[in-house]
Amino acid sequence: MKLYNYFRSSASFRVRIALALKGLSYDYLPVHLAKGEHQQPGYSDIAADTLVPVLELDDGTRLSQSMAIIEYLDEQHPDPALLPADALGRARVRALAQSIACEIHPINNLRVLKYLTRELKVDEETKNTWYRYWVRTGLEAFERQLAQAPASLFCHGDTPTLADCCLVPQIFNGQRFNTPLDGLPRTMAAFDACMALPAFQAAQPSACPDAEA
Ligand SMILES: N[C@@H](CCC(=O)N[C@@H](CS)C(=O)NCC(=O)O)C(=O)O
Repeated sequence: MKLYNYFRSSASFRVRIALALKGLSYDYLPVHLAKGEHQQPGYSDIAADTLVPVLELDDGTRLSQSMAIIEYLDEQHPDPALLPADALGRARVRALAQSIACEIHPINNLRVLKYLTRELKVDEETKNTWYRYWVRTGLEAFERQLAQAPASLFCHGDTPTLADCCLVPQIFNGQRFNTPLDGLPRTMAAFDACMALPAFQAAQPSACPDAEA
């Protein structure tokens, strides 16, 4: 398999975690978002939405959207499972994952932040305030969701799930923009539990072939 991705892309990071947890190898194809490589002619033939990640299967089929990719991998390579066996558990894990992937991430994506500065002429500090506000607000909601269920090692249960694949990259991004992460005990405990695992370590931005300081 080939993964079109970028070391700082949190949606890519989600897929890298899933691949690492499942012990699946792949070719790492870097797409430098900060240099606009995803907007170069040709990339839209690979990714219709011109975003990363894209997972190319051995037969050339290309999959987009990190959550769809992870669910595909989970169906094709069920061990270890990234979704619980029970329907209610799956609904909770998907809700937690979507709280990050659908509520927090889209309004803080690179193209949104660029639009704020380039088109709306928002200054750098105001843009960062926007970023931190939405990440913090979203993580507080995430924390309340976690607190609705009994304590567990990871976001849901004692093994990592799709929810953890989404949480960890969001925390990395939040830290990069100096988002306050205090007062989120369940969230940060799950983050710490994930980062104690080799798969999460191996998938992190600094471990990527295209990593930059
Ligand atoms: N919902 C998509 C989001 C994909 C996405 O937005 N990727 C970002 C990187 S994390 C990207 O390619 N951004 C390019 C841009 O904003 O110009 C997914 O989960 O895969």
